[in-house]
Amino acid sequence: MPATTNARTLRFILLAFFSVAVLYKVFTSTSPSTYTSGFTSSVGSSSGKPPPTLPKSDVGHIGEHKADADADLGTDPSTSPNDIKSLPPPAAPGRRANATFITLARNTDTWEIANSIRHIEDRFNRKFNYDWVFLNDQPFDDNFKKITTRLVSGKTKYGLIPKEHWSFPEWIDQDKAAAVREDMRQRKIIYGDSVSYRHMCRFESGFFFEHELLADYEYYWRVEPSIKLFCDLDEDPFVFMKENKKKYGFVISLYEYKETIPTLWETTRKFMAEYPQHIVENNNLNFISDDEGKSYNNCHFWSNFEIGSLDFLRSPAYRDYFKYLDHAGGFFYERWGDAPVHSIGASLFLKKEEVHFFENIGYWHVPFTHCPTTEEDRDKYKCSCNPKDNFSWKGYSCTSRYFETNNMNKPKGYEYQMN
Ligand SMILES: Nc1nc2c(ncn2[C@@H]2O[C@H](COP(=O)(O)OP(=O)(O)O)[C@@H](O)[C@H]2O)c(=O)[nH]1
Ligand SMILES: *[C@@H]1O[C@H](CO)[C@@H](O)[C@H](O)[C@H]1NC(C)=O
Ligand SMILES: *[C@@H]1O[C@H](CO)[C@@H](O)[C@H](O)[C@H]1NC(C)=O
Ligand SMILES: [Mg+2]
Repeated sequence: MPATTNARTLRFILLAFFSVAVLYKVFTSTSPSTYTSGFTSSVGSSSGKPPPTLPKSDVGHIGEHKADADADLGTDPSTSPNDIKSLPPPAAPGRRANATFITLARNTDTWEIANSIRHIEDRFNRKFNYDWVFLNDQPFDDNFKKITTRLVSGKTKYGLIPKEHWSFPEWIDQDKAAAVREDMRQRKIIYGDSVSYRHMCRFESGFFFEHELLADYEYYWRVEPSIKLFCDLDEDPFVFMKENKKKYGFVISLYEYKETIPTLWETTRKFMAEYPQHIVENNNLNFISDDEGKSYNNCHFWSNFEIGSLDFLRSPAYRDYFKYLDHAGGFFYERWGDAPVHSIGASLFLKKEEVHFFENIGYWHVPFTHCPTTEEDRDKYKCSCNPKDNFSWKGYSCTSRYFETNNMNKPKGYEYQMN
């Protein structure tokens, strides 16, 4: 009995040894050297993710991801039907901007933000690996962190919002604010009775860029839960912003509900009179006003999408403006949104050419779509949007006005999309 067991064990060990030797031979003799060395170097590094700012992406770094993919599939490269070298590199070469994605979210938004991240990663970031900062007025739970870290190709960072940035300032009269909410509830104004929505709008207007996790960055791209990207984004919009000295970028613009901002413009005009040094020449005032600034036409850039300069938001002009609005109380006595606040700031404190319309970013946030205009672009960037859904030329959009006030040519065929 013991003798046969021993013989069987010995046979098994020999067989195992033989198999390992054969596998070793196969791997060492067929792997192209760049992939092997890339793989080896990635095993040695503490994290598979590249640093936030890469001056140049090198061959070793490209190979690192490729080798990972082979290892996962466990396939022999020589029998693969795909020519590995003809596949696109997982990481785009070239320089990176000092930039991050930024998302404000609740733990209950986990799966909705997961969908947004997936869109951004598939269409853009998997090749660029920018970081992603998440902020919340409550601590993020482990599941939120796990799911989002799983999906983001750059570093993920999670921050808690300081109390002063998400609460009533002491100068707000609580009874007056409560009466406003009740009145707006009866008038069925969207989010009119919500306290948390007001904190959110105030935070997005004046505080997100002050968070310590954003101090490390120059540009941001704001992403909300449940958005979609429809087209490949092969060029880095952050680098575009930097190289072209852009400070604020948008894809959709429209009219604000005027019931939510009865005195926003009046307050802005007082600010302009008190701080004339902050108003720049050749700004976009004509985009937001039809009468040289006497009144607001309610046009704003839709802020659920923004690619912008944090340094602009942290400038004396913008900070003074926010402080002025905050003391006027309209975030609570009315329901001022961050979209008109950012838009007015960008239209008064930036030069026309510092604002940018991202025509080629196909985008959806309920209920509006932006789809690139030309068939060539939709083909080139593999867009999945229906051009008929394009909101941008329709009556409720302000983008037509933006084109006019910026002397831009509207694309061919836009008239057919006006309704
Ligand atoms: N942490 C936190 N995030 C919020 C809260 N309310 C809204 N948000 C976030 O703020 C952004 C805007 O809110 P959303 O509900 O999308 O508003 P809408 O797009 O104007 O309808 C989203 O990124 C939300 O996840 C809140 O109470 N707490
Ligand atoms: C990125 O930008 C921030 C804010 O402007 C700056 O403090 C930081 O030094 C920059 N980092 C790099 C790597 O350039
Ligand atoms: C949608 O409208 C925008 C203008 O706001 C325009 O640039 C874009 O080309 C349009 N898309 C289509 C599919 O017409
Ligand atoms: Mg939203």
